[in-house]
Amino acid sequence: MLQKRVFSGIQPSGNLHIGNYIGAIKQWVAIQQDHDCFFCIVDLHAITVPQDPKILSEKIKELTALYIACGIDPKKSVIFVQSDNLDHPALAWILDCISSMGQLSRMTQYKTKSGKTKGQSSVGLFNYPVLMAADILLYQTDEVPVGEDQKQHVELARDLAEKFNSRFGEIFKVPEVKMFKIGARIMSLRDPSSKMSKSDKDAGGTIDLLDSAKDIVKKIKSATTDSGKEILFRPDKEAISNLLTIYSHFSGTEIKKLEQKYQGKDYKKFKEGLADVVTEGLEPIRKEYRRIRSDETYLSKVLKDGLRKAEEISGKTLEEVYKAVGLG
Ligand code: AQP
Repeated sequence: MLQKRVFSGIQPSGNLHIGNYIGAIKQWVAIQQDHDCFFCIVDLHAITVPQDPKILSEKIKELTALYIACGIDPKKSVIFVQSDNLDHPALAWILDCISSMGQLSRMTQYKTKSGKTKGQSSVGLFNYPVLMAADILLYQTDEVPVGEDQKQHVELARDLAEKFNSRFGEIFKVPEVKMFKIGARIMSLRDPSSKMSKSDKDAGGTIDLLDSAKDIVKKIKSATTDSGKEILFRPDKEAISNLLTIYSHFSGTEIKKLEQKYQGKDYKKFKEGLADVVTEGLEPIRKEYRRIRSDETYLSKVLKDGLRKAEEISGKTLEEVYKAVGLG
């Protein structure tokens, strides 16, 4: 039986954190066992906001090594860099020409990120979701495993696929979004009302995958808590609910069981337990990362092989798109 196809990606725009890990990579590792997976380093998306060229090029290699260190197996999944495959910007342009300004200006991520730059934001930031739709549709993707913040963009990709198909003929598969029920939105440790984010200026709000054990303990110790002292997953306890979600993902223990375990215990004890499971969970990733990152030849080979496999599929889709639109 033909396996379902999966596409997803992460921007090399900063330090990978446990929100990216829980919301995206953890799903990818599980799904690659019985799906045909394409995992991309979406560097063209990263430059929609200013990046230091030297840091960006280092972050692309770091992210590749981290994908593998987290358990993405290049023998099972295709790993490649977005800017190496020019089919992505080519399809994005064609999709730009059927996208409406109105729909793009309603995208939450655009509103949040452009709001911070007071009218100086790039056209690339505005078009970000169209490039993401091109990434997904080029591979005739069935499923897109992402965190909740990217759900709206996958919905736009669905809309654009349907719009294109109805205008030019059935070319694109219409993809489905895949999210964890719990953990699709990990919040900042400092401000549990905002999403944990690579671009957070407050380093204390995120736990990065390459943080030292000492830093992890320090960040968890100083994480914001709620009033009261019960350890319960409840809407009025957003800080503790966030910490319980992280705890559950790293320990593999259900939240209900964690609530029972910490019944009558204080936040200090709970945070010590959380710090233990997070440091234990990240230690092997950090170790594996160091090994893989030091082998430049291996990393280049993974990306070169990945690009070849990606282009085989994307090239075929783009050819059909050109023909349908009447180009070339
Ligand atoms: N806090 C989060 N909780 C759960 N999932 C998350 N993701 C991001 N933050 C969380 C998921 O991680 C994947 C990669 O995201 P991205 O790099 O493409 O961009 P993003 O969604 O904008 O992530 P960041 O960390 O907030 O980066 P910056 O600050 O650079 O914009 C996606 O699947 C995303 O849903």
